Amino acid sequence: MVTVSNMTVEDIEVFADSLDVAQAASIFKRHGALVVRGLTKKYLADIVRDIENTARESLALLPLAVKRPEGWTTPNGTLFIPAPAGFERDKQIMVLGVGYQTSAAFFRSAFDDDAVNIVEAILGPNIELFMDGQCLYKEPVGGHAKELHQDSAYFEHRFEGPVASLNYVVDTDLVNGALYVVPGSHRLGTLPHIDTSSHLGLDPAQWSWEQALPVTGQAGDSIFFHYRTIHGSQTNRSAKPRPVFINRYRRVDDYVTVGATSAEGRAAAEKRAEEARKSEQRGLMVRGYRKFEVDQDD
Ligand SMILES: O=C(O)CCC(=O)C(=O)O
Repeated sequence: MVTVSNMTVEDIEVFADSLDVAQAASIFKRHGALVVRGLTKKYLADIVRDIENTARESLALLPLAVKRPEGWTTPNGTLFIPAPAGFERDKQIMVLGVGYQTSAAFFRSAFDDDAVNIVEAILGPNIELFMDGQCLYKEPVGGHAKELHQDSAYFEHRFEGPVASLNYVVDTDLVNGALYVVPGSHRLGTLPHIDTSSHLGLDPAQWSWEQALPVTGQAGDSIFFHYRTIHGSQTNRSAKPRPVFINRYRRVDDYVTVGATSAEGRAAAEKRAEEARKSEQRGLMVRGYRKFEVDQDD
């Protein structure tokens, strides 16, 4: 059993209304996690509307869902996974089909000056978006847990990897599914992951919730984390949905070398890591400039 230091949320916390970007970046670099209270409040009203519209739309489209290795996907891109016993349906929402392609407020939040200033202080001057924005949605009364994991198990990168900013959409506590983080775990490299009910996760015999720090917070709070920082969240035991929305940023020259959602897929993808190239992995720029590199187009 690995042990982690005894930290509190105050050790990794700053406030958007008195933001010191250098201090925020230094917390992130040291602990692999940073909480910025109130950072995305200004986008909330619009994002809540878009998320709830997408949830309703997804439930209406559920009869058209197509089976995938990860679960079932509705035509609007929402991923469902099996529901727990006693749930009102046999499938529950996991990743909602809302992002930069469908929600202007979500897209605007990715360009937030304070958020990008923090990322620039971590990753340097030239930054692109990685992925199209992601919304994890825990349904009420038993909505899925996301077991402790490192994002690098899903998308190993060539260089420093993406910085994620996970944003609370509702007040989030130990009942409805606060995010847990393990400060300092970004220095451990990518650990072996196994298949769990929420796809890749760490072996609970090695990493338990007791070793992780719960970050409770209000709607509009943001949690930045390194892609190797161990994190996860428990089930939603409240009577209301618990969504979060996530923006991910990376250096313009960074790219995925190993992409997977299962242990078997990961083992196969690791064998092809050397073949990975930047070409066709370019994201939209949020800061700086992309210089042309000849080998990008190999
Ligand atoms: O919904 C959550 O809290 C989990 C999010 C997460 O772990 C992830 O997207 O990697």
